[in-house]
Amino acid sequence: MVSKIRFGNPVPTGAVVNGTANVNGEANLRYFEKTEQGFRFRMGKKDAVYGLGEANRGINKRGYQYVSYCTDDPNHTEEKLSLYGAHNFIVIDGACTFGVFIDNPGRVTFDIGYEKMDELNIIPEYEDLDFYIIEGDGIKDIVRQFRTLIGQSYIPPRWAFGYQQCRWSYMDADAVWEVVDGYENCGIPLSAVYLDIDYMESYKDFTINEERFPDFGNFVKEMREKNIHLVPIIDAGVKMEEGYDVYEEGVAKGYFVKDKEGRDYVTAVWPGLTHFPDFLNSEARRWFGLKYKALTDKGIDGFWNDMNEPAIFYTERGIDEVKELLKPEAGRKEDISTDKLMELKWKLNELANNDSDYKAMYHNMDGQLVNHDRVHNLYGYNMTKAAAEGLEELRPGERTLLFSRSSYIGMHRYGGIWMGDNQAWWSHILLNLKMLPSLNMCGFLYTGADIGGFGSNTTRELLLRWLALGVFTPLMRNHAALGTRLQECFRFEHTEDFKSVISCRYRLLPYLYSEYLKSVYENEMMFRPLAFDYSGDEIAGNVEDQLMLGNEVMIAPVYTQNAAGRYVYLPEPMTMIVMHENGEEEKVMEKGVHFVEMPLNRVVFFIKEDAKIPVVSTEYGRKVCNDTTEGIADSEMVWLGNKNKKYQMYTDNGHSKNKKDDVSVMEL
Ligand code: MIG
Repeated sequence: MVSKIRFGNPVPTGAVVNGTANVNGEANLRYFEKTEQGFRFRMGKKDAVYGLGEANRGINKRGYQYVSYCTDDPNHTEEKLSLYGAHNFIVIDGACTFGVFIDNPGRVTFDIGYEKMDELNIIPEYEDLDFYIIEGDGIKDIVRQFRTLIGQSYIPPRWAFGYQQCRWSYMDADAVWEVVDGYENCGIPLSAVYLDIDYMESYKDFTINEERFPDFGNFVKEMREKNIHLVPIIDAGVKMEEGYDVYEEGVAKGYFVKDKEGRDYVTAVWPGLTHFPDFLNSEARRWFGLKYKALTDKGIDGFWNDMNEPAIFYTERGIDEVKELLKPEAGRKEDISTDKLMELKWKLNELANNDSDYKAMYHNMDGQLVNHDRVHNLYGYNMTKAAAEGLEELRPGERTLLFSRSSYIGMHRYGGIWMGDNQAWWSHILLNLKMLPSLNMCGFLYTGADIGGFGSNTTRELLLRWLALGVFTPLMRNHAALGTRLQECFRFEHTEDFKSVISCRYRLLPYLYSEYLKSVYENEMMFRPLAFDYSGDEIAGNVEDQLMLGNEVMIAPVYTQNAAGRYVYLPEPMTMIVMHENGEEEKVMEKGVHFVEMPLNRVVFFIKEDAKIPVVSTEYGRKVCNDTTEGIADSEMVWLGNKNKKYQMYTDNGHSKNKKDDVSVMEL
């Protein structure tokens, strides 16, 4: 059962599509009481709190605070309160079990036992919001109801389930060829290579640097002949440059975000001075969305939208304040005092992504003038909605790979997300794992982290262990930042180990793709904390480094250095699978805690006693990612686990935008 309590006059966000009646009045808050600052729930001693999508820290969010305010911060240390997404859905599980969704696109703080250990305080900066309470038959049912409310999740083309390679930046076509050849020479399957900002001319969206990528259309075609898809990046900011059509049209039509006086707002990002398209305006959205044509015309069928929190390097306001500090002080011999220098240092640190700059921006939400700060969390969402709607016009009925850095609930219908700029740290393998179920709760199914780590230098071992988790995540992409150690698998010693791990992804594709579709159409979570499946099992409730995958599998990756294996908790008897490219060993294991050996070149996972899953040989797995094949025949499938049991297999043609009825569901 879903109830919605409206406060004030909220901006429509589009998060909820299968609406529910309004039951105005604080009295209906039930579990919550209204406080001066927001809403308070008194937690029971053993209550756990799950959710918040892309957020820091544990699977159980209790014991810290989190702020929903989409933020470009590439340093995800433990104390950070905000990441790139804003996903205000939580489930409280304990004495009472219920879900809460705060539909408000401004800043919202979730203090979950931080100020007071037994209080959950939800503190919105602007109190115009819809407060949803969802009750049901346990956590999974509550999540299913919430997912029904917010509508069906995005489905990428099937090739986007292959292994993908990115780096900021492959500077020219030769660099891309080096990557493709490098993988081919070691026999490691590869389905896509990404183009980061340097493929553009002076960082201008929808342009191609012809010197670096001559005859781009033909280049895309040659890659496709090798079954490699090229995926270019699109940034939110549009370069201010005379003669650049996107800039000139945007100015002429009034499609850019404005300042208080109604002038086009000026910010600086990669291209230098830029304007931000007003994605909250439906005309501007359509205009920008159709611009993707410049690239789809060349055969491109996948995009990633970046810098759309939106990230701001600096504005004129910031620079003016810096200049002010640099002015000589009266009566001093030195140009600048130590105090002033320190102030300058702080000022420079605060130039980027500064609150006062967000507060100075205005949107024209189809006639209504709205201050950006109130709707901040809708910006990246609507950039991706613009792209998805444009791409539907440009490639009708066809799926396009599309994912975004910033997001809000509702965007899950238009594209996926990646988890942003992580680091080559062991702890970030675990953070990757922890965000999978919370994102699934909020409808984000096509997701993954930068495998190997974006910032800092990776190591061979870290990359292999991360890949052994990435094998299971729908988006499986290796990505690294400019200036870091080269991170493509073929750069390391003994590439056969990488081949073995990545081949397992292709072997698992029939199962993973089927589970993905099932999660979309049945509003299920593909990844769940053990606590969701084994309620009442106290140990399961404490496990923060293993996940359930689909209805059949449990995963437990290694996330520490020099490990021969790890301890794994089996909440019921399971079959351990130790998989490699050509086969696997199976071993039945009892319920309980086991030390499990996990060699670097194997993918280890567990299948429930009463279940089986479909896998294939690497060769057939690769076929699934080719555009020319219609999937895998039954005869090519091998079953792992308990062969006497049935498996519900979901399949489709892998590229059309289907309705639920077009999907084949077979009991095998
Ligand atoms: O300011 O385009 O998160 O994946 O490689 C950095 C360069 C901009 C941030 C993205 C990252 C990408 C990088 N971008």
